[in-house]
Parts: sequence; structure tokens; C-alpha cells
Amino acid sequence: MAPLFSRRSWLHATGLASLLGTAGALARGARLRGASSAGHGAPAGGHGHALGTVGRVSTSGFDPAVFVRSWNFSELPPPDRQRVYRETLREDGTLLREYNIFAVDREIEIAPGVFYPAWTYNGQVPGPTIRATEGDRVKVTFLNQGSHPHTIHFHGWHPPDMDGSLPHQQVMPGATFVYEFDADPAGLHLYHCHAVPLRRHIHKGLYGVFIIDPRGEPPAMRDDLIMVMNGFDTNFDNENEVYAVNSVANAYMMDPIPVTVGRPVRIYLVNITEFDLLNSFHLHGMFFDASRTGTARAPEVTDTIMLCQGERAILDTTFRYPGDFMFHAHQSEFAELGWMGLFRAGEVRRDT
Ligand SMILES: [Cu+2]
Repeated sequence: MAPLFSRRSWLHATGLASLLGTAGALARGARLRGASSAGHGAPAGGHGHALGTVGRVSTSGFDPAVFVRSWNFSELPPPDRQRVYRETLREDGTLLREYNIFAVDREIEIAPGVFYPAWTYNGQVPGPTIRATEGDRVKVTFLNQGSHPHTIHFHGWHPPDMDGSLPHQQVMPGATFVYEFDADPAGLHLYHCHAVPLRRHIHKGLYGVFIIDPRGEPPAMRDDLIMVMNGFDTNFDNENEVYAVNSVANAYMMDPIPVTVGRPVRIYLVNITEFDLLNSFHLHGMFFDASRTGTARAPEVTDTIMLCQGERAILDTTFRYPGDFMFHAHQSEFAELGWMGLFRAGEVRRDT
């Protein structure tokens, strides 16, 4: 008996919905620039409707495929990295980790041809992922090159003068502030601007991931992936028109995230979505162990996890089968407006 809802008709339906959603977003005020990136790379539809967005976002400024696997500026060549990140071994065996973070206004491309006037850390949204080991000293020199007062508010233990949240802690345009604290506790945290109005400063793009690894844990043989669930209000009506994981709508539908059958995968999942109460992550064909905040002692075994704004979770799993596995927000609306992607699980090559 033929399935009631074939894959083809499903693609057609969701693709159409997504196109309508994107078109609607454009009509409501997002800026559309040229058509240079459109028209190539779209999944072959054959009936005029691609899945999700059509065309490609330029990866010259921000590449979701790189961001998902980078921390402490590991994506940069050593001379460039040295300018923004330095490690110094301390007497007790911990590291001093020094970062140069700057705020800058920058237009970013969040869907093919859709540009958003963001406020960014180091020119990217999300900001650079900061990763330390429990007990390390984190020192962040923050320069505000933006047009508004900003701060960096870190989650985790720190004294109040390092909180970056009170009015007198705002860093004025052109000014610098040094945040310094010990990395504690081990888990998955975040950082974001805490200038007022808070929701505008967060929504405009001033947020990033802050991972603290447990001390004494042996190096893991696994793929670590950074995923930040976010959304963009392209017409400033306090609702999101575009949703994504790592800022670019449908990025991982166009370029599935490669993983390996049998090799553990860990997802560092952060929800920073503004305006919507909740966001969620659902993985097809599999289950994962979810540790909320990365501190939960007894992980939940599930295929869907729901996070409030600011909540995060570490998800551990291992792919059993080769092939493509979809992941997306289980709020269908978010999925259809860009928050959808694929893992592509490959077999380990055994050359004998
Ligand atoms: Cu700000």
C-alpha cells in the first residue's frame, strides 16, 4: 500500500511553505540584495519548489560549516589567531586564556539575499565560541567599536563587578573593559550583551557560546558541534521572520553536517531565540542523552528537547546507520522558516 504522504509530496509541501515564509519576510521589510547568490546550489526539485530557501548565502564572512566545529578561534591561521587568542600555562597547571573581543555593527546574510543589520561580536553572529577548562583563568579584553553602549555578560561564577549587567557597567562606544574570572562550573554556558533595552541588544546578535570542560577528563574521540538556536526579526515588529541554527536559514539542509557511523557526536545546544518563549531541537531516527546546562548528573534519553531563552543542553549520541538524518525545531513554524538541517552519516573507510 502506498504511503498516504510520500516523501515527494512532503518536500513539496514544506518547500512551498518555506518559500512563502521567506517571501513573506521579504515583503514585510527585510532587505533583498541582488540575485547573485541565487539560482545555483538549490536542491533539485523538478516541480518548481525547493526544500526551504533557494540559492546560497555567501560564506566569505561567516560559514556555518566552520562555526559548528570551531572554538577559541581555532578556525583562524596561527598569526591571525594570535591576535585574538592566547594561552599561557600557569604554575598550578591551569591556563590563562586571553581573548580580544570587539563589538561592531555589521550587516549579515541570514538567508539567500536577505541581509540583517546586526550588532556583532568580532563581526559574526553568534560571536566566537569561548572554551576553557574548569579552573582556567579567562581574561576577555572587550573593545566596543559599535554605535551603542554594549557589555559582555557571562554566565557562570564571577564577582559582581565582572557581571556586565548594571547601567554603570555599560561600555561606551570607543571604550574598553577587561572581564576576568575563573572558569567555573564545568558545563555549557553562554555570554551576551546586557545593555538596555536587553532584548534589542541580544536580538541584534550580541551573544555566543561559553563552554567549560571538566578538569581531568581525557581527550574525547568524538565530534563536538556548536549549535545556537536563533531567530531574526527582519522588520522590527518584535516577531521573528527567519529562524535558524547558527544564523543562516537552512544552512545545513544545503550542506549537511558530516558525521561518522559509530563515532560519538556531542552537540552543544544553546537557545538564544528572542521574542518566542521556547525553542526546541528534534532529531530524526535516533535518540540522544541530554544533559541540561551540561551539569545534569542523570541525562534524559530523548529525541526532542525544549529550551527556554538562555537555556542550553549537551546532547550525546552515536549514529548507528549511514545516511541523512534530519534535525529541526519541533515548532513546525520555526522549521519552515529556516530552522532545519541534516546530518550526513558516512561509514568509516577501511582501506585494507
Ligand atoms: Cu549591546
